[in-house]
Amino acid sequence: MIKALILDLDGVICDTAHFHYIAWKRLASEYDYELSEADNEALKGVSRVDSLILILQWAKKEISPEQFEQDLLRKNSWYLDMVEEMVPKDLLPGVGSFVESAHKLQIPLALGSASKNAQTVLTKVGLLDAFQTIVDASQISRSKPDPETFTTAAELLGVAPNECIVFEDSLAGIQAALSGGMRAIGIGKPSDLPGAELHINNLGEYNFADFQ
Ligand code: B16
Ligand code: MG
Repeated sequence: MIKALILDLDGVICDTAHFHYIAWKRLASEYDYELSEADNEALKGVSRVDSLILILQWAKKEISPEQFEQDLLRKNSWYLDMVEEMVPKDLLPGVGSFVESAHKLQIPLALGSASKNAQTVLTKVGLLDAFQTIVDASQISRSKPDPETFTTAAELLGVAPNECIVFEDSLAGIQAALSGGMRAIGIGKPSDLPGAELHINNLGEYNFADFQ
């Protein structure tokens, strides 16, 4: 029996996945590397540090540990400049009605995000109070595709992993949900998100009549 829904943030609740892409693309260009949409797909759901390690590998570039830290900070400040402009109408289609339906049906909602900026983003789009539990990068030690983000959310909600459905836009996130023993719905194309039991374009397409 399904008792709770766990939502990823970037790419599921708002289009911050696109902001991450713009910021990483800008940094990659400094390494003379053109970050493609396909590269970006592989970065979705991946932590900030692991993302930079991957980009440096693709660019065949070595930088000092000091430069690495500085570049992480610069990427994050470009990202936050874009987040700063966000308002509640920047929620992806159907998010408002999805949250409303879950609340009406008294289905607990958790957030399970790899982002250290999750609370800032939720505040900007007016959803900070929508979740019973918020798990972000500050509470976990192993990032997606490790299931820790989602299993921590389930534990905090007091439900078993197989009583949860995870909504994810990233391959790393779908893998995290499945290896945590949860069900997974992909927000995106089946070709980008193999393994998900259902694919929808946005949360608005989820039919609560199918909940069980
Ligand atoms: P930050 P999610 C993930 O968030 C993003 O998909 C990924 O692109 C980003 O690198 C990661 O958060 C870390 O984000 O730099 O803000 O700490 O999709 O798990 O909500
Ligand atoms: Mg995401």
